[in-house]
This record gives sequence, structure tokens and C-alpha cells, in this order.
Amino acid sequence: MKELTLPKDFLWGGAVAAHQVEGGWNKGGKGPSVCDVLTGGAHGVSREITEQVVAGKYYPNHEAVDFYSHYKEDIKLFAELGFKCFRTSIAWTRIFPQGDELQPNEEGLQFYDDMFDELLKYNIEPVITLSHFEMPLHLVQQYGGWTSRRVVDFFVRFAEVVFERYKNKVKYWMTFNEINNQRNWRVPLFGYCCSGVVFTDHDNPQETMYQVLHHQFVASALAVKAARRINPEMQVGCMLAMSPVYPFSCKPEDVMSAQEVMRERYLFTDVQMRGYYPSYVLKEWEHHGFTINMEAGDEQLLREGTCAYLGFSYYMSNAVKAEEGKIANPHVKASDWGWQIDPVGLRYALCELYERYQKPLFIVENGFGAYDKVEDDGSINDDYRIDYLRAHIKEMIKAVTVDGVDLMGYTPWGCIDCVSFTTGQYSKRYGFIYVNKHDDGTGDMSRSRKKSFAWYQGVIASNGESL
Ligand code: P53
Repeated sequence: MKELTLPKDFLWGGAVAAHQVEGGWNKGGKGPSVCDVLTGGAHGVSREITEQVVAGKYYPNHEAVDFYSHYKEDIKLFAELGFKCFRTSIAWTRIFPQGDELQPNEEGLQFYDDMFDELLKYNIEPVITLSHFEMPLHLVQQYGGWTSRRVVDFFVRFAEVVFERYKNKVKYWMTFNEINNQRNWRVPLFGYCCSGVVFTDHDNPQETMYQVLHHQFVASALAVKAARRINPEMQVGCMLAMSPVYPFSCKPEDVMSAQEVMRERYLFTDVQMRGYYPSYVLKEWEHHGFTINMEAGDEQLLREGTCAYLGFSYYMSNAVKAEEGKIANPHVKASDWGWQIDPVGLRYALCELYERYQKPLFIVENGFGAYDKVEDDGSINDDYRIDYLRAHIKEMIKAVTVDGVDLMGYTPWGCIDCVSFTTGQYSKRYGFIYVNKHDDGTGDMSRSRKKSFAWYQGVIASNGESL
């Protein structure tokens, strides 16, 4: 038997998002984003969404881990790890502080020019998300976020400006991070961060959600077309939060219910990868009597603006029972935050997505949020993180070498410790690089290498053979 391996040009790297690392929330002409009005929370304690920045409240994203000033030092560490690529996002509010200006903010554009140059100096390919939960707050206050079709134009203007500016520096793009989070419209944080809309404040939250989604699908298609026009070498992908939901048992009703629940995810990639609304959604609208406003030409636009690849995050799987809904899977363990650890689910997810769309896939997030302990000698022995990543990488390699999935790369989440999205904590850590910064805002921001740093360095150097 011949030993098959990952392709030589496989994009190993790491991922973060602007608002979770940069800080400098009001520096360089940056305007406030929706993330700048999220207070700190904890496991089981929701982050509060305040209407504006309120004096005396704690907003962890204002400072984050100050990548804004530390990016040279941090990128040097990424180079030491051997990164082939680095995924982050462009903070929309650095480029268009309010969102509806006609002219971009040069200082913001310059920041990303400098940061991309620093990456390219080490041959690290930037992988860039246009909108990672950080739309301008002004667009929420003035226009009602993505409920307004006008926001499509503002987004496309932003996309065109950055495509034009970085067309010779950035090849891989994604439109909306985890666009499907807002399908869970009951949780205010998700709708607010995906789209600037708290769906439960609306008379018909689900209808509003579908209207918002339509606007984003149109915006995504327009961005794809703009990128092709500006530089055909650029590739624009979509981004899905992929948590497979298994039937709790082989009872036919459980199996059917799992299929129905998975449509809540596949809807997004069905539209963004195939270019049209799937039949099950059209029927859902018909049943509920939803009217989704569309303009002439939208349908064609969706068909023309399909994504070149599918980026996705994978952290966990779930199970579902027909009568009870989502339920813990007794066959897998969970993290301290209740996220169920399932490496095989990653291979399953890769196969499901590849067989459904037959387009390249990119694992743009995966990882283990955990409390880390700094020993007296300064070392951090995060064997639990190594175990999690090793097990997932093994399954990922099987998907490529056994199942034949076309996989572009792997960028574990929070390669440097950053602010948790769901809880706003620093103590929920993912990094290979530790940042001395704590939930109460204390810490000197110094960086240090965890045990997983040397381990991941070896993984990359051996192209996944030394695990
Ligand atoms: P934190 C749910 C399920 C899977 C991934 O999350 C998710 C979520 C929450 O939307 O979010 C992604 O920091 C997201 C990142 C986020 C990361 O997962 O709460 O794209 O911004 O930080 C991890 O532990």
C-alpha cells in the first residue's frame, strides 16, 4: 500500500478576527463597531449589548490583545511556527468608520497594507474575512443593520475598496464569517454580530431573518463578482459554522429530524455555493406565509456570484432526538464550556460538504478553548490542546488521503490567545502563543510560547506526518 500524504502546498496556519485581537478600537480614525458595545461575560453569563459605549462598563474588545501595536512581534512568532498562511479579518470600521462614507479612511487602509507586507515578508499568505462580526455601529443605529437593502451597497463599496487596494497582496477572501449563526435567531448576540439585528425585537423574527439573509446573499454575490473583475486570481469563499448534528438513534424519526436540523446550516452554503434557494426553504416560506423582498435580477445575481471555495469552522458535533430536540451525545466528552469534542465529526463534516458541493474546502477554524495554567518557571503545559488538535488533524488527513476531499488548508482558531467571541473572556484560551491578559483587564500583554507551540511547529515542518 502506498502511503498518501497531504499536498505539498497545503496551507497550514492559524486564524483570528480583527475585533478579537487588534484592540485600538478608536485609534487611527477607526469608528465603533457592533463588537465595541459588547460587555464581558462568562460561561453561562451573556454579554450585554449596550446601545452605545457606556462609561464605566467593561468592553474587552476595546483593548483585546493589542495586535494593532504588536503585529510585528506576533507575525514573527507565526513565522517561527512555520505558518504558510494567516487568517484574520479587516475591521470594516477602520476603512469606513461609520459605514456610509463615500471615501475610505487612509490610515486604516495603511494599517492593513503594513500588516500584509509584514506577513508577505515571511511568505505567509493572508486569508481575509471581510465581515467577521464587526459591522459599523452607525449602520445599526441609522439603518437597522442588514434589514436595510442600503447596507448591501455600503458593504459592496467596502469590499471593492479593499479588493482594489490589496489585489496584489491578498489572494484568499471570505465574505461573512459564520453567516449561519443568526439562523439561531433566538440568541440576541448572534443576530446582532452577524447583521446588527436583534431578531427577537421584531414582530416576526424569522421573516426578518430571511430578509436579512437575502440581503447578505446578494452582497456576497456582488462581492464575488467584483473580486473577479478586479483580479481574476483572487478567490472569494463563504464561511459556515459547521457542527454536524447526528440522529440520537437509528429511529427513523430521529434520522429525519437530524436531516431537517442540518438544513438550517446547508441553506447558507446551498445558496452561496450553488447559487439558488433550495426547495425546502421556498416551502418553509410558503407554509409560514413569509414575503421576502427581492429585486429584479437578484436570482440571476445569486447564480452568477457563487463562491470559489467553502471555508468552515469546526469545533464540535451535536445530537438530536425527534421529541426533545438537541441533546448531549453520550459517546463524546465536552470542554469546560460544554462544547462536545468529536474528531471523527471533522472527517464526517469534510465528506458531507465535499460530496454536496464538490468544490475546495478550507478548515478556517478548529480548536480547543481551555483554561491554561502558567507554571512557576513560566511554562504552559497545554497537553489537552495538543491532544485535541492531534486527533482532529488525524481525521482531517484521512478525509484527504482516504476520502479524496480537496482541502486547501487548516487554520486553528485563536493561534494567539484572544478575546472569546461568545463570552468575552480572555481565560477561554486557544493559542499556541500565550498572552498575559486576564478577565479583569489586568496583565502586561507579554507573549510566550506554550508547549503546543513547538508541537505545531513540528506538525507544519513535517506536513502533518509528525503528530
Ligand atoms: P469562542 C459557535 C459555534 C462554533 C463557533 O468561539 C463559533 C460559535 C459562536 O458563534 O464561533 C466561532 O471565542 C467564531 C469566532 C470565535 C470562535 O468560534 O466563543 O468564528 O469568532 O471566537 C470560538 O470560544
